[in-house]
Amino acid sequence: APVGVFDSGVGGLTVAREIMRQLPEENVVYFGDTARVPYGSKSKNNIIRFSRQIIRFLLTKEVKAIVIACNTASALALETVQEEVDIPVIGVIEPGARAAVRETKNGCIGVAGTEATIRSQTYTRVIQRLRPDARVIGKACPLFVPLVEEGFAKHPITEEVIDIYLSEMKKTDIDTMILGCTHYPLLRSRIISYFGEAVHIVNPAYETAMDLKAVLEENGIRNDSGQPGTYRFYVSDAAEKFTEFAGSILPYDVDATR
Ligand code: DGN
Repeated sequence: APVGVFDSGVGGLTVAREIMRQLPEENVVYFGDTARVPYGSKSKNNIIRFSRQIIRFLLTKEVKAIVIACNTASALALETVQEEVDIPVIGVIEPGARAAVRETKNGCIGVAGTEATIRSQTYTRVIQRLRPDARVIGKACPLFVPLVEEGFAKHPITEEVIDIYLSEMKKTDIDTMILGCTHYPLLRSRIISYFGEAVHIVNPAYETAMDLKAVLEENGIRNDSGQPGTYRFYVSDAAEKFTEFAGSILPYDVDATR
């Protein structure tokens, strides 16, 4: 049975990519809600409703576990939907928060994400559950998403936007920073050079794939057939644009079904 991965759109491919790298034998069914992206500016009720619909769809593909690749959906819907299905459902926040708590020395952690993710304070809550004295400084960076999707990751304008959003965080004591949105790992090298070596950058996509591996093993459902996994991609709109973007992140051609 495949692993289901879903996101508000294309960004979750950064998580799918890590799963494919770390668990190459797993089959993956990916759903990108390209018709309703962005989730970052929507209400909790709607994000829960969208997540439920997508989970219902993934269950028709007989998935054995679900990864919510979207930080916004993980922040606002994970707890609710986790109780509604009887297969493992994991999000990206816990793994990212855990890695940050592991890495930080002074307990001061930065989080960049969508408006909804930052407003929900979910990263802060999870981090402080693991380390009660941690200080968490969140910053919504909504323009990063369209910049990445427009292919501007390496454009000089992105440097300027990084500075506008993150200059204040740079002045704080943070020694660790979480890329709390699916698209931000694609700006990773820019953000690393912006903060310099003193700040450790956490990529929740990477950590989530590690977590998935552990969850599959614990549940005795890891695929160890020795065969390379197969991948299917579904979107709610604009399959062509999805395919094009996917081609820029994944090392092979993708065929998306609407
Ligand atoms: N996938 C969303 C997230 O990780 O929060 C980013 C895109 C969006 O819906 N705004």
